[in-house]
Amino acid sequence: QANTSLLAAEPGPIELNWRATALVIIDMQRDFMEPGGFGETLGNDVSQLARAVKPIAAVLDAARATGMLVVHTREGHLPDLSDAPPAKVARGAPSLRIGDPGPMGRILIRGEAGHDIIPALYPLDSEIVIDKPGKGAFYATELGNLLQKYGIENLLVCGVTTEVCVNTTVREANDRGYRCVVLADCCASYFPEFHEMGLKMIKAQGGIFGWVSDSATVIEAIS
Ligand code: TIU
Repeated sequence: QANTSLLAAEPGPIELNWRATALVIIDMQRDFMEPGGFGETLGNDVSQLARAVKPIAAVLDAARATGMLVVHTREGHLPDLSDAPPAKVARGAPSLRIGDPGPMGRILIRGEAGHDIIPALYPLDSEIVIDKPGKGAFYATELGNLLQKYGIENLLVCGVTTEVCVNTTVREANDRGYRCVVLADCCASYFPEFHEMGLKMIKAQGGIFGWVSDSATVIEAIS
């Protein structure tokens, strides 16, 4: 594997130094993916997200085989809700609120079964897991410091949901100077039309927030 190669992407190919590239997998948690979790309490059809799992697993396998830095994130809050803004907890009319007891434990609370990452994509002990209270992975976390420590300049971004935590994280990363490549088939939304538009928003205007590629293209490039 060459250190650097040209990755096919939209709006155009991007030269990536793979040694300065990390795989970031956003919020592939039972709370968003499975019935009875936070996503379903908000009124969403969680089956919409399942399509991203196999493509992410394939990219994760390839990344692990090359020794790429892998970062998993989890959205959630401390058991006492001290890091959960009242404006977030009170939002909308969910069937269960953040912190309420559900079938997978307390909704969106760290340490509960529903907060953890789905078994198919479970982190290795050697991989980084970032617990984040917000939608973006940089807000109130150590992610920026860690990426700097590892000399990371480029992020391959996967996860859910495309227009919420993936887009927020990409926007945060773009402002911090990272080149973000979002892998289209490795992201999903409860709203297919928001998935499509969320990807278009990233790559429009010459790549205003980043690039869009896919799992097969990345696997071919790094394997
Ligand atoms: N509701 C929704 O689409 N997403 C979130 O609340 N969090 C993430 O995207 N992870």
